[in-house]
Amino acid sequence: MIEGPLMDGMNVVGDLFGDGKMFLPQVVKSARVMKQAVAYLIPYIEAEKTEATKAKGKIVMATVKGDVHDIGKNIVGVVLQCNNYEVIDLGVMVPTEKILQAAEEHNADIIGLSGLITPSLDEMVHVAKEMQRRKMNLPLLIGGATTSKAHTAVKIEPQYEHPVIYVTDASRAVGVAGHLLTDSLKHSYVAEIRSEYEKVRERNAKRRPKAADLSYEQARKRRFRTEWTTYTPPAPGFTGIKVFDEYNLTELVERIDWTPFFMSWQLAGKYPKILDDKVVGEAARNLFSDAQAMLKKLIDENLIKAQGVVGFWPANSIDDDVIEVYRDENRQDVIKRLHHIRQQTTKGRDGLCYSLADFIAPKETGTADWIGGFAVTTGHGVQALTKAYEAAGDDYNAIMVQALTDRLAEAFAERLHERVRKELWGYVPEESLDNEALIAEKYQGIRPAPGYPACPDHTEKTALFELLDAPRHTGLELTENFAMWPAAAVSGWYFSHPQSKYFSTGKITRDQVEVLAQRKGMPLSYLERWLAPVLSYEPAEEKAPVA
Ligand code: B12
Repeated sequence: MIEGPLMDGMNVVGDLFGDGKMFLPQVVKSARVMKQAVAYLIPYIEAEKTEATKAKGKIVMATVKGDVHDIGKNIVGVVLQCNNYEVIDLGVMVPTEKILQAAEEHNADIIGLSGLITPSLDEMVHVAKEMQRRKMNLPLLIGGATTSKAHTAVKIEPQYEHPVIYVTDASRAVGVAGHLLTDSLKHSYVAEIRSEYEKVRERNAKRRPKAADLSYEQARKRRFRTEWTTYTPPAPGFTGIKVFDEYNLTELVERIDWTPFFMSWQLAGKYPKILDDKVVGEAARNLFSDAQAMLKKLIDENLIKAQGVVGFWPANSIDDDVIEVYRDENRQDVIKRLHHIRQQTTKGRDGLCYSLADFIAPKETGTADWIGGFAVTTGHGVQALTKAYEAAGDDYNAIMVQALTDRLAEAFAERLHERVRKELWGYVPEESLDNEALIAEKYQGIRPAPGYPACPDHTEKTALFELLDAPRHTGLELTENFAMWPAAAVSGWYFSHPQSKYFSTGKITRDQVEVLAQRKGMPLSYLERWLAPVLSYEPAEEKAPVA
């Protein structure tokens, strides 16, 4: 049964997926049939494995230490299993030692690493260095939202003498593994990748100097300025924090931005148009209908809960890029200093160099201003649920739960922001925008999240979490690399200024990092490690070892 009809079926599915004639949700559903059938048959067969059922190779996969990203890795795992690879999934937040030990113990053929946030990039470099130190010779695959061919070629590959390959998505993972584990293909494939990465490094070396074209001092002179004498910042309805316990999930469902949901299932197209798409329409409709059923189940059976906290505090900016947060309206007692990065390029549309601190009234103007913050999660209950589905051989519903709770977390952030504008801060009480206009960000004020391009410094999440007392009120924890756990979570700042906008800091130079390090009271090399993706230079010293 396994060698015949089941494997034949999976081969057809694998080929159709490879040719773009079948889509990820259908593949994951087919894998469910296969897994559950095998689980049923196991007690009836001798444990002995024949050539036909022997896996093509063993792949140890993990999300690196400090990162909680799961969904992309899980998708890749299922697709590889469909193609007859044995996948040993070590889960999330896995330390290097555990990954390498597992690879040795299981006699793995390949190691695959996944990561969502930028601190994971450094963690991956560390894994590669360790593999070299231990004289391992397995190929290393790199994947996940923040990873890239450039980073893999420039930072990871040079650390390890055996193949290191960046894989963009699940459909490609099979081809890459196939090439690496087929003797006749491996040599030329690896040589091709090596020469490609060499070219990436050369291109990258040439591009570097252009990254930031102004010194920090020059950039500060080009800061965004606004007339604070004629503008009165709106006072929030309250200062301090407000906790939202077990928020109404049905209200959040209305605020879901569905397009990224389809993206996570590798179905390209905008919602709702995607439902009628000529190519992926049918797969999208089926997936959407399964999603509605799962949402109903999650809500009706109380399987997950939404926890959130919002806070507003009196605040003013000082020294251009620092925001002082005060205990009360006397504005004497500074309870936190928030540090923001300034753009150092003239390439923006208006030639100005922005920092988020520009949107808060400078102290010397004597203007009272405020900043807000939030942390939300819809992740409590998710791990138990996904584990139960996985144990039942049902990766389809395990991934579905993750994709939906991620969407609900984002919807929670969106809904709270709307309530902040209309009632909690209340600076646009009459705002009336539909979901489409909200998704298009047609509102006043922004909610940048630490890690986003306007504030790429993940370490600032510590200040945000302390101000909000987020662990106590939401049950969220920060990992050692500043990811939030449980994973379905979003946190960020609120700015109300009508001209506040999202931007990307771009690359910054050492003079700015030195000032930042001094202001934050952090050793330069420590801060450089966290800011690595936005540095326009190679840090001089060896970076602090990964803690
Ligand atoms: C959806 C999303 C979320 C969701 C869920 C994320 C999740 N669980 O995966 C939510 C809303 C919860 C979220 C939260 C946050 N996010 Co977010 N998020 C995204 C977004 C829009 C898409 C990511 C995604 O899910 N893609 C779909 C999945 C299936 O794809 P994937 O993960 O890339 O995996 C595929 C491939 O990469 C590959 N792959 C993955 N792993 C592996 C492993 C191997 C071995 C191989 C071979 C292949 C492979 O195959 C997969 C399938 O095809 C990205 C932007 C983007 N366009 O990438 C930002 C992004 C990843 N988020 C970002 C940030 C900053 C955050 C937050 C820190 C923001 C905040 N302060 O709240 C939090 C962190 C959450 C936490 N718990 O700590 C940044 C990260 C950059 C950075 N500077 O660190 C991004 C890039 C946005 C941006 N432009 O700034 N996020």
